[in-house]
Amino acid sequence: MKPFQAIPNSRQCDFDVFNGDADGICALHQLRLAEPRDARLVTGVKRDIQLLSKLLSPPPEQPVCTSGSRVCVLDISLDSNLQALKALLEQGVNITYFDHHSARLAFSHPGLDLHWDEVPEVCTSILVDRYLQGRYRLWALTAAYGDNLVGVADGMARQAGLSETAGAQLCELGNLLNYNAYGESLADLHVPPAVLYQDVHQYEDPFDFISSSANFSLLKRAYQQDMGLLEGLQPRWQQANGAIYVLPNQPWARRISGLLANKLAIECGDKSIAVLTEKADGCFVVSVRSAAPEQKAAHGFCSTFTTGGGRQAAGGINSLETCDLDAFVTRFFSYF
Ligand SMILES: [Mn+2]
Repeated sequence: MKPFQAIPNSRQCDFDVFNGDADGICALHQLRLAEPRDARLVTGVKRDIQLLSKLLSPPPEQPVCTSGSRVCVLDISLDSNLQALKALLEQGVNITYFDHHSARLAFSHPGLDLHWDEVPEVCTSILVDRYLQGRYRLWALTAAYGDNLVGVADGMARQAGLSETAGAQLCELGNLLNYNAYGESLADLHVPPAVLYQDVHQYEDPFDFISSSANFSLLKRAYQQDMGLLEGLQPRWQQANGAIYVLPNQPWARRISGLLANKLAIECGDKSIAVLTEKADGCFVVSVRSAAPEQKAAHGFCSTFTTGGGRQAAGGINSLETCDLDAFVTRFFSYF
């Protein structure tokens, strides 16, 4: 039984806020294996990154985040959560933040413990792995595969002494956890990320998760099914420096779009890739992968659109209007 603790507000509690993809899940998993904590989970689909604002106005009867609450934030951009972050710190909330996305607006504050690095060879799970001195490294390398840091993850797998088969299994796990996060809303997803995290969190060893979890087999089957629907897909536009694909307004297409972009980026190494998926409102959600991340950053291109952002190698646009499509195509081929 927990000892009685006087707290100022009986609804006050701790929160773990994490991106619903492989990197977010594996980052929190490592952290909570090392430092167990009974915290409320706040997450969403991969593109749902403004998660901190959800702590500011909880519905009645729900736990509140207030002075003395501890909040852990994983794998969502500080820049995208700046206002909520400042508001929470002002309320006396203690925040630990691990991330590798844009944090140009970072600041120091006694209540904020920020672990941030945006070099292309780290992901949030690797930052947590550094913090924990490699205690749950297999989960960090699983996440690195999921975040498409294949070279980095291969190196970590060799260093950990994994056989090629074992490395390939963790690669598949990372990809499947990542695959599950893609969709316009939770309804597109096979497993809500919070539920998937809770399942993953029962396993200290990722190979046990692979052999025992029903969610693992479910995602494996579903992924094969979705990928099967892509057979014969051709680019809508193609030039020497890039290719643009368009997918229909279907749940399977929304789930597969990000992974398709990763897969194409690997297969066509010298071409930058864009995958446009049609949304119900007629706009497109866009995934971009740069063939030369350092010279021609994906987020450099994507942020020239109102709802765009991302990182050097991988970027996206949340909503591209149909009337901007021609301009997008022209600018894509001239930028890359
Ligand atoms: Mn990440």
